[in-house]
Amino acid sequence: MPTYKLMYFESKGRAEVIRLALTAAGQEFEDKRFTREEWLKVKPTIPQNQLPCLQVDDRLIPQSGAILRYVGRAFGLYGDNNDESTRIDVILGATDDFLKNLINVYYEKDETKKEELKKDLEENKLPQYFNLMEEILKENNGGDGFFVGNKMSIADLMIYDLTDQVASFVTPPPLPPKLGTLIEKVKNNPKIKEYTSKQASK
Ligand SMILES: N[C@@H](CCC(=O)N[C@@H](CS)C(=O)NCC(=O)O)C(=O)O
Repeated sequence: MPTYKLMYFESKGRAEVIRLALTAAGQEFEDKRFTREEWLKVKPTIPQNQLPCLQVDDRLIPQSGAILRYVGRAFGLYGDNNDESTRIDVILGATDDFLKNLINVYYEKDETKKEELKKDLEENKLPQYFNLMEEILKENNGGDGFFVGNKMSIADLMIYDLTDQVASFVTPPPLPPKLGTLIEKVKNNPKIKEYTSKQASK
């Protein structure tokens, strides 16, 4: 069995969904969180000089999307066939599009512009994204299961993580019903629950 070490900073950011995927898979991993000082020392040794980076035995894998899919494929969280994996890719792609809005708000320096972007996110972009996800969810099992097939995948984990992280930036609108139930289901997954309660008590 290979050993896994996930390297990132002391935050959720781009690493959390990968931590959740390894956790849901029941795979032990070293959750290495660099301080800025440590990071500057190791940065030249990390591919593409960015984090997150997953070390599998001696191999270093950069790029959060590639790492998430790698973990998904390794542990059966990335669909059971090409159609299911593609459906997951569509959800991850739409989520990446949405995340660009969030990043714009985060990095906006002009306070007035920042407030405008935030308002647009809360009132338009976020409800649009949630409604899109609700529609996609309903295509599988009438929305009463998961995004793909009949088990949890990296798509469910990604939406769960997004709804969690977005709440620290803005006041999110209520979740559409099926999506709300899905998020609760992921949250109550015993492995996820154990992980999040451990993180909260740190
Ligand atoms: N496309 C890359 C972006 C990675 C990225 O922007 N990483 C940032 C943190 S979120 C980073 O390593 N910043 C520190 C630095 O560049 O020194 C991914 O998804 O992994």
